[in-house]
Amino acid sequence: MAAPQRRTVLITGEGSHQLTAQEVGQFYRYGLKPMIFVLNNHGYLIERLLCKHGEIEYNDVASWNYQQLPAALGRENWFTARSPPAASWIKPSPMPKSVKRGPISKS
Ligand SMILES: Cc1ncc(C[n+]2csc(CCOP(=O)(O)OP(=O)(O)O)c2C)c(N)n1
Repeated sequence: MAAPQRRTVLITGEGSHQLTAQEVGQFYRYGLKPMIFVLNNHGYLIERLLCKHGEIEYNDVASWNYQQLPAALGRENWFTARSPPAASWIKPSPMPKSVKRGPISKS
């Protein structure tokens, strides 16, 4: 909004996008043309890593058709595409040994 001549590039997790997706409607209302990349790892990964029981379903999210959101929010002609699952084209990094899973210590 501060620089409408510049293009916003938004790279977001699907969990975060589900909390803020209505703003896609605001983008087009103000004539902005963002590029939005939704990285979908099927849940709140950061919360899984921080929780003692990260596998609990609280950290799952509903499967949305993210590429249909612009149309649902009013912008019919925006280009959208869905890539193949990342597992088919990138190798996940192993968890660094320094990262311990579980609740954050208050001390
Ligand atoms: C409005 C709001 N609600 C809840 C949270 C708590 N929160 C922090 S990270 C996160 C999950 C993010 O998930 P995602 O964007 O898919 O990223 P990932 O952890 O999978 O990399 C949530 C729900 C928040 N930061 N803001």
